[in-house]
Amino acid sequence: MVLTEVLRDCRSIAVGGHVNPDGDCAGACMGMALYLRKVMPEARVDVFLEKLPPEVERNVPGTESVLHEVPQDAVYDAFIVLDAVNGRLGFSEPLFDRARVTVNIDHHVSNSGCAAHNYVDGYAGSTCELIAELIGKEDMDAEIAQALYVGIVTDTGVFQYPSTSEKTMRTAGMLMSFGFDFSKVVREVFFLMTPLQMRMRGAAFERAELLLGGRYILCVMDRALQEKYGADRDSLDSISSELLLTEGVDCSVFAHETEPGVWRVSMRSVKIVDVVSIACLFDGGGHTRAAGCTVYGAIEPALQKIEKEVRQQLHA
Ligand SMILES: [Mn+2]
Repeated sequence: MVLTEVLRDCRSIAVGGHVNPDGDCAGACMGMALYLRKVMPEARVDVFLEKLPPEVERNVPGTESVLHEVPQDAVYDAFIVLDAVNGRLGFSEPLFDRARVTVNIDHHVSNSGCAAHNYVDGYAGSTCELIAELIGKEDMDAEIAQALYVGIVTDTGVFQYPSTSEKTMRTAGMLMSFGFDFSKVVREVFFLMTPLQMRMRGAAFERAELLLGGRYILCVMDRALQEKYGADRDSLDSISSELLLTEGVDCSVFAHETEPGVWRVSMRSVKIVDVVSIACLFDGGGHTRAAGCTVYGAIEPALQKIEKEVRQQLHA
């Protein structure tokens, strides 16, 4: 796909990603916007995203220009959906519906392309990797490169998940050659924790249960427990991935109650369990090794169903 061709006659371009934006979503949207503002200076390019995690907001260049609401009756010539499908756009959804030209770039296996112009590759480690490829070295600069690097680092777990490919490394190397502070990006985006995150991690580790002979680890955190510690959304972010660092474990599930009777269930696996197939049983989505879903009402029956699935897959 040649973006400047697809967007040729567009004077106004909106860029948006999924609700609860992460590093890949934000890096992709800002990388795209910075690129388009450079190569199509006559066009108006706006990014629409929900509030970003602070470490992402700090490390993705240009996030001060992100818009958190849609002006009433606004119409853009084009809408570019990144790291998502329409339906997961949240407040910017109406802009997608009204746009004459639609583009979708994504790496979620569950996405079959939701726009008139699609570049979807379920094997790619991140949406940012796909965008870096589309932009190419010619039109790259240090700011775009840093934005895209944030996404690659986020979605590959700093080049550790199996979705990391030879092409990922070559693309990341090309981005690094533009000279931004990649050590700072990795430390701040991926590793650094707030004191509250540190405490929530401790609480989660203490409550976690090893099941199925130590191959499945589960942690459940209801509202009351979160309130006791003063938890917020950001403080519970990567717990499911960290539970997976327990020796012998292949699959982790972290369920936390976001509001009374609404549970966010986050699942990870090392090698055997296909967590997206389980998340899909609850209308969720994601990837083979990292997926999530939302459960309404009582969590126990859902957890029993999940454990049964995990057991079957471990023994298959
Ligand atoms: Mn992504």
